[in-house]
Amino acid sequence: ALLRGQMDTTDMNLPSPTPKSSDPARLAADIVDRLTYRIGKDATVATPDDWLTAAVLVVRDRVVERWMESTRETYRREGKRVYYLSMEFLIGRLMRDAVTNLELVGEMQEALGELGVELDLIRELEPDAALGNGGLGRLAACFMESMASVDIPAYGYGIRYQNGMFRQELSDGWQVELPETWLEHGNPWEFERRESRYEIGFGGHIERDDADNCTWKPAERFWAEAFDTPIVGWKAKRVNTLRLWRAEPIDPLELEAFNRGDHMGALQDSMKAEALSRVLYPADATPAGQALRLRQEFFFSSASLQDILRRHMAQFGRITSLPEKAAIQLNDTHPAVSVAELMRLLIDVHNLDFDTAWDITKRTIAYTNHTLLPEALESWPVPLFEQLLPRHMQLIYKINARVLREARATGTFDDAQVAGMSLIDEHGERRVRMGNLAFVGAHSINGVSGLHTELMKETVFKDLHKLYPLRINNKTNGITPRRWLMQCNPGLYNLSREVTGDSIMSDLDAMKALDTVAEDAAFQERFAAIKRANKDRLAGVIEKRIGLKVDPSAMFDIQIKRIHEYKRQLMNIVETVALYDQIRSHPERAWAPRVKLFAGKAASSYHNAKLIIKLANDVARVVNADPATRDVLKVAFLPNYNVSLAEVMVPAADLSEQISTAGMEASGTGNMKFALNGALTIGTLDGANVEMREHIGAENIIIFGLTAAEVAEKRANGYSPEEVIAASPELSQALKAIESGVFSPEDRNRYADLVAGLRMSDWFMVAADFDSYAAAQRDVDGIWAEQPRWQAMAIRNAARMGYFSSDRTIRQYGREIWNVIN
Ligand code: BZD
Repeated sequence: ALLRGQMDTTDMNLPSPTPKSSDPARLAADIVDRLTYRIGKDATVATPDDWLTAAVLVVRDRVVERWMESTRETYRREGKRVYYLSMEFLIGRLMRDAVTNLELVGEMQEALGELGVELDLIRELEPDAALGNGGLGRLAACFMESMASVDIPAYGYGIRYQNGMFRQELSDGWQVELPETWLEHGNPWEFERRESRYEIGFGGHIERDDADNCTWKPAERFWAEAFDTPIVGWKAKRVNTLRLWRAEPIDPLELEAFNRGDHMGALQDSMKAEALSRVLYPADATPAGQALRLRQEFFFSSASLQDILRRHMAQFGRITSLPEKAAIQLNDTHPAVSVAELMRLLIDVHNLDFDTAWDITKRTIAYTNHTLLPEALESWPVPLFEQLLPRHMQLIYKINARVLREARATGTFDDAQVAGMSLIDEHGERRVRMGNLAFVGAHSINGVSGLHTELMKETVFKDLHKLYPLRINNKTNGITPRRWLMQCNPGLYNLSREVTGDSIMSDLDAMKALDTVAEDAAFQERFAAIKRANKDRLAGVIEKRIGLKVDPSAMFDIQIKRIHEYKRQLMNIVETVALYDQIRSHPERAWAPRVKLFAGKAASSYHNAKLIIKLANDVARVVNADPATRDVLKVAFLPNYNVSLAEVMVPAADLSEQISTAGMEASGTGNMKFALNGALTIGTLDGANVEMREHIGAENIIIFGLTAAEVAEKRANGYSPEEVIAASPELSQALKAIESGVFSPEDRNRYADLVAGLRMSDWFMVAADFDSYAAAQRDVDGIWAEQPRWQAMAIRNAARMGYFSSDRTIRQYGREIWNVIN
């Protein structure tokens, strides 16, 4: 009996688990059961948090059967599995997701109701799991849900950060970062897998035997321990696994040191281990550059690959069939060290020769690129890399020699081009280029929108694309309609179904039927009433969080995303100042009442981004206090933007701001969430906005500004913002007001440098696009004044977003990259 895990139990007569009933009375009894036996509390003294935990445990029980069945089915079928490696999974709350996908909403409401507990109230207590920065992390979460929904066997692999994205508070309008403690009350969704742990090494040296076989002898070693969270697909068709790694010391207490009296030294290993999975780096564009970040990247890459190879060998017993049975997708370059680690495992552990290992690696790995910003591309100093991962450095040199040989053999590249393709950047301090490593080690490199993919071919990977012309492909991003329509906007979901029928959650294209009622006055009225109810709810949240009263009948104009100069929140604020000025000068005009809403976090070290947050708050303070504009303009910055806040803001938006400098936003996914929820977009021809315009129709989206080609041309031909500013009285006025301290009387110079940056270089083309943006905003006012037209446009937006379901995206990955569906 002690060895049951290793025994063949097929003909033993083990009792089977009791299937879990979904009858409300049974659910209620189970909830009380969990409360009593798992939490150890009596119903009379249970806190709301206790009820939530008990309810989660009961829901989780209903997931487990489907989970095990999904695992068994893939095993029996000898199916291929997808492994999604990502430093970030921005999953948010899981309760509503699980309950809706299990189709247990009514039953759970009834069960909890019987116990005097309201599902909607305890749901709000669930911590928002923010194991990611922004779009890249949220995309990974949407993909996990979609892979389960379209029935692809998949594992997400990442890090179980003890502290995820920081909590943002505002202190006098300045961002303050506080640690987020999402695990404070435990995490009832996860299963700790003490048996699934792997050794992770760093540093040390390489031993070579007589046959030239290498063994890496790391100086430091840790355990990676697995924590599994089930991810339920739509209608619980399939349940997949999100496996997150926590670092553990191998030697928690070095007794020898302790006994010598070195009590702190005895804990050194524990502390070093703890640091590995302690905290998410809160920077979403500039690479962290610290050794700890590279250690995190290797830690989770190595653990995941060891797990993948163990599973493969246990089932198939032959390493060479790996590419037929496993597809590994790298979410950006953060797990790019996997290319070298897979090579090491294949060569040093599985004893393959270099060529065979290289062939297997390339056929197994694929890479998704999420940015072209040159400063965002990861690279590591060679000395650091060598010191932490000596064997991997050796393999990278070997891979590099082979790639450069292939490049030279074509006879089409000059030395500068070959140097650009090298895995080692030789300009100045030598560095390992992670983008190039991911590119050469993958059979597929994809961009995340049509425009981004084309630019990738023309810029960062120009020569590698010439060398390997079949590798780059596009997979335009998507969002899961379960979370981003059904759950966050049940009003619109239910109304839509009256027209579309019940299939929209598995076939978002069916929303198209709404086109037929876009002009119908009665339908428009109901559509508008739902928007209004969502706005009432958001108005309540605004008042509660920052004490500002806003009029829910005004246009809600929203920009929510990470704060970045290329996303141009600054352009939006400057236009707000210009509008404020106009309203004060012409109070007699019929201004469309607006509430301008902002939310988003700035990387802790990003000075200008933090200043932009302060500016939004300074402008808000002045505008909101001015009786002259009281009825037509309000400005608010909501603190601590996260997935849960997005779920309230997105359904309440009338206007969605997607105004990045063309060529700089790889795709955007917030843009898709807003349009699906019936907001109009004001935006540039950037990222997925381009494709949204194609699907929604140019007449239903407000596009302005320079194209990516025009931006590139302007930059190349010497652009002078000062001339542009001088030619625009509105812009001149607004900039003068900001730089002279109108919004910062207590510190008149606060924005001098920020504005000087616009005047002197304006890399992000705020001035160049300003007039066209302001004019587009006045067009928006004009449409708002014709409500039937606005409503028709909004309905057509919701109707035509079917293409942007992440189910579509995932099916394309499944067919064209992973080869797991036909
Ligand atoms: O990825 C974003 C892009 O900026 C968006 O345009 C795109 O829609 C999404 C999804 O493809 N990139 C990120 O969110 N990047 C990061 O969060 C990040 C995190 C750590 C280090 C570097 C970048």
